[in-house]
Amino acid sequence: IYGSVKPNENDFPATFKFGVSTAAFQIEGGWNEDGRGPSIWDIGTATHPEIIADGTNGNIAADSYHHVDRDIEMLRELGVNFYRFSISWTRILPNGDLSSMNRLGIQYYNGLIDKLVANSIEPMVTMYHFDLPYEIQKIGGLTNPLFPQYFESYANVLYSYFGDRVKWWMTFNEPSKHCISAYGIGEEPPFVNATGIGEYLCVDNIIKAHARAYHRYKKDFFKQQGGKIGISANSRFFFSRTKDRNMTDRGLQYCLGWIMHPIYSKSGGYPGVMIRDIASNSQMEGREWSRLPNLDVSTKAYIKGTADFFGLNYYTSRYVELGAYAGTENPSWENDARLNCSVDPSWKKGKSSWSYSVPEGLGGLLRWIKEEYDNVEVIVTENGWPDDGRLNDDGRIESLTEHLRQVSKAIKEHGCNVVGYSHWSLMDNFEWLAGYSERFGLYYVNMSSPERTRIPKKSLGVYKKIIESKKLAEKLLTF
Ligand code: PNW
Repeated sequence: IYGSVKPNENDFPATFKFGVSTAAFQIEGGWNEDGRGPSIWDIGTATHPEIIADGTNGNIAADSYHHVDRDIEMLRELGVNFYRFSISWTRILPNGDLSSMNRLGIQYYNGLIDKLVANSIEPMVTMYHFDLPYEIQKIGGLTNPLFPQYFESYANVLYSYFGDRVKWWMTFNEPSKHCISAYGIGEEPPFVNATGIGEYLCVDNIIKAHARAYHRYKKDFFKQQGGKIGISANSRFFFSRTKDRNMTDRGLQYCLGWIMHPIYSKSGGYPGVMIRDIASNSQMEGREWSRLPNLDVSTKAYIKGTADFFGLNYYTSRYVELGAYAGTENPSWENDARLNCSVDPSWKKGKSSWSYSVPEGLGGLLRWIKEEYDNVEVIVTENGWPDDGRLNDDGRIESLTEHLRQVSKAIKEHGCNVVGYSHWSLMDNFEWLAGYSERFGLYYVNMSSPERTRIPKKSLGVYKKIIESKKLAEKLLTF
């Protein structure tokens, strides 16, 4: 369906960076090897295999722990400028803190980073992608007020060992998704069902941990290492059938602003709409304080401005209208947000229940971020398309091309400061609750072969061409 590449002007600036993303727990395997400690996902999948759609786990996954050379070969084949991967906290600190330090874990990432650098592929590191050390969960995990200290200590180890070569750091991946499913609804490890309270405490600690890691870097490492620190948040875009910009804004503040307003806005702190709603709901529930933690003046100031770039993960969008107040019985982020969401029948449906292809939503988000956060430097740190793992992945090709067309438009027509795009994912991997039943890779991974053989999908060639040419193929009419 996609025709030849246009001969005219490039679609992306010469400095624009293309990459691919993965996460440690989803690809590495080697779960108990060489001194790695357990994370909440190891324990969660071992104790509750029934929550994973196909009953699988991440014990071996794509076995990247043993196939670094093959992964590098794939990155070279694709020709990416950077590789966004995450570090498994418990491979470095098996107990979560400095009481344990695992040389072999450091050696593994040193090997990976060295090989990336040797091949002129910039390492872009996520410090935390859902895999909390189980030892920290035992003391309350992300809701323990000491969590930010634990995280700072871990970040300090990463800067010390890897910061000479790593210049792009993301502290956290998708705090809102993680906190809602892990400490709100409790459908994912560590299964804490505390809706309306747990998710807010979790995010509160994450932004404080992020700020600590940022300040530590500026104080002790920046001068020598000169890297950049950011955080990646996920959001849908929200369309309004009645063109009610307040509803678009409400949706985006509850999703993106919850995490990003305290860090990137001029005023700092949580979005006003959340502070007001949650305080008033909490009062109606008879509580003495708001379920949304209060950030005092000095904490707000400590968190504000603690980022050098803005990481955005985008997958899908919704139409939205104001939902009914659900009453005082079941407080939750969802009932506070009152986002009554729906989809458009014309949107293509992907393999995941939530996935509808809405490339224009990415354009909308990028323009909103530009206005809301003073044209901050943005990297699209994830964007991808789920299917059944077929090699002829036309759905992925269309999704990739149309989302990139939106990125190009945002830059060229709207002056958005987008400097990079990273596709999720380099290869098929452990898709959390969906196990291996939903695939996002540019490479197919045979999860039943002992070698976890990787085979390029059709989309790989398409992305490779885009990276090489910085041009998008024109869409051909399919009549
Ligand atoms: C991301 N949504 O989560 C995660 O960062 C990855 O680990 C995961 O494998 C990937 O997407 C695919 O699910 C999502 O708004 C966050 O619909 C938000 C959405 C979807 C996925």
